[in-house]
Amino acid sequence: MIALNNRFLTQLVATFVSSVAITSAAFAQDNPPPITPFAPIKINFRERPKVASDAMRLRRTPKIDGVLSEGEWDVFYTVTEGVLKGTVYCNWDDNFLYLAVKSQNPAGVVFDIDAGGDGWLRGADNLEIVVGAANETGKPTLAARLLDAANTKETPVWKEGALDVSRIQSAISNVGDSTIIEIAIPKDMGSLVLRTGATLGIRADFLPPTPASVFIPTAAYEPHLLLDAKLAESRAVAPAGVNPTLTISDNKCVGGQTLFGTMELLNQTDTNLPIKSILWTGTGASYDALNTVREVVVSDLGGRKSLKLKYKTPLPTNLPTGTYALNCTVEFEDGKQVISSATFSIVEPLQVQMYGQPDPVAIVEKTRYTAVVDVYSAVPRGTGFDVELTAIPVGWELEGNKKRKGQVDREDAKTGVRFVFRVPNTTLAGEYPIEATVTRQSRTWKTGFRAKVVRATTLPALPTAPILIKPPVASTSTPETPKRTENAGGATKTLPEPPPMKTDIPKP
Ligand SMILES: [Ca+2]
Ligand SMILES: [Ca+2]
Repeated sequence: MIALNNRFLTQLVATFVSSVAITSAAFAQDNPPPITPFAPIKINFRERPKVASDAMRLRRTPKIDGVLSEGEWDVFYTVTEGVLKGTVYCNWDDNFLYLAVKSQNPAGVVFDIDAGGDGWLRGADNLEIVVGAANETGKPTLAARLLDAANTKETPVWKEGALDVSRIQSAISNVGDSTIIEIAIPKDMGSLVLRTGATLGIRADFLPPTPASVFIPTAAYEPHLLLDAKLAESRAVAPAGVNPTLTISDNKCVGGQTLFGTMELLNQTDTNLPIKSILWTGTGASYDALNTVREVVVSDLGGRKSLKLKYKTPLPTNLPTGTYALNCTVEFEDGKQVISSATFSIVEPLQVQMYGQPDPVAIVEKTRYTAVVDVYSAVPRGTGFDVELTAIPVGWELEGNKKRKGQVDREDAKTGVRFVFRVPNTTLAGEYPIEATVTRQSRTWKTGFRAKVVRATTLPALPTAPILIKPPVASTSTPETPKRTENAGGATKTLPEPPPMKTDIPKP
């Protein structure tokens, strides 16, 4: 299972030997741990965790891979007392609430989340998610339940199975004695709303490294006291009397775009505050993405005055998609500092897809078929691009050039580039791959699809007269005799060379 630190285990057993949070019966369930059962841990949910927590939670998109990369997460709080110590991380974006822990010793974790921030024993929005030791596939074991306290006339109830555990993304890894756990909880789960300014209650408690099913929840009526977490786009700490606001020009950027930052400082005191320096920079993964600018000649922040500081940086064209943060530090002559950060995402400039019209296409005389390359652009003020067909079915004749230019006129808009083919009458039923590339500023996106071709080879059974199939108009012969007949019994009699035919046959 997990390599264990023996001294830690002994300490754990000695400390919690008298606690009764996990019964021995729980260990007798399927897949019993092959090691000595861990001593239970008594979590005092009635008491708020005695930690210094940072309520402002920045929008940031971590990767759920069991690795804590530099600049990936922001610390929520650190547990330095008790047997199980470690750090808790929390971030969010439009789609997920992200939680992570790094423990000092092998551990699992139980997260309590009050999605609406209205209190644990209020609403049907109280989630408990247990993340335990990995199963045989290497994924952590998960358990999730909802505390429903919506009906004030009845006592609260745990609803097991109310949360779809399969929608929670998770990863676990053990590095030395440490366990790293990362999870992503999708929006809407247990009324989870993810938007700037929303306040949630969150706590994380470390557990022994047992499977998640071993953890037994408290009685439903037990209060759980949580810590505030406020979802934010930017965050700042400042000396008393100084009110900083850091804004950036665009929350969803593309590589190559220019990003602007504005720091507005409002001095609510009467004292003139001389500024020593201003530092604009990115940390971690954002360091190479943003120009570092240090200014030392800055006007004072006068008493009862405000001051706007400006920054701009070109974003590298090859910047990987993900979340980045711009930091602005203002240092005053008296040594006090304003430290603030704001986050933004890098998104793909173009998204490309391809489809055919009509779909499927029925072969008729002089069949025309259109392949459409749809290009969706996130580039500010729009962009031009090149499209080139790279795979065309043999014999299909393209009207015009296989290379075209396209243009999307504004941000978050779409353009379709159309290619029209003349499909030979001899084309058999089947699927024909058509592929294209879209190029913008030395970056290329590949797209493609399979054109579906059908033929009217199966004739409907009609109880009346035989159906006459007209030969193509271009044919030199006249339709003096039916070339293809079908009788009331539905059996096809003769099928001489069917390809040039019309599809104006009545459908059954
Ligand atoms: Ca990660
Ligand atoms: Ca609640």
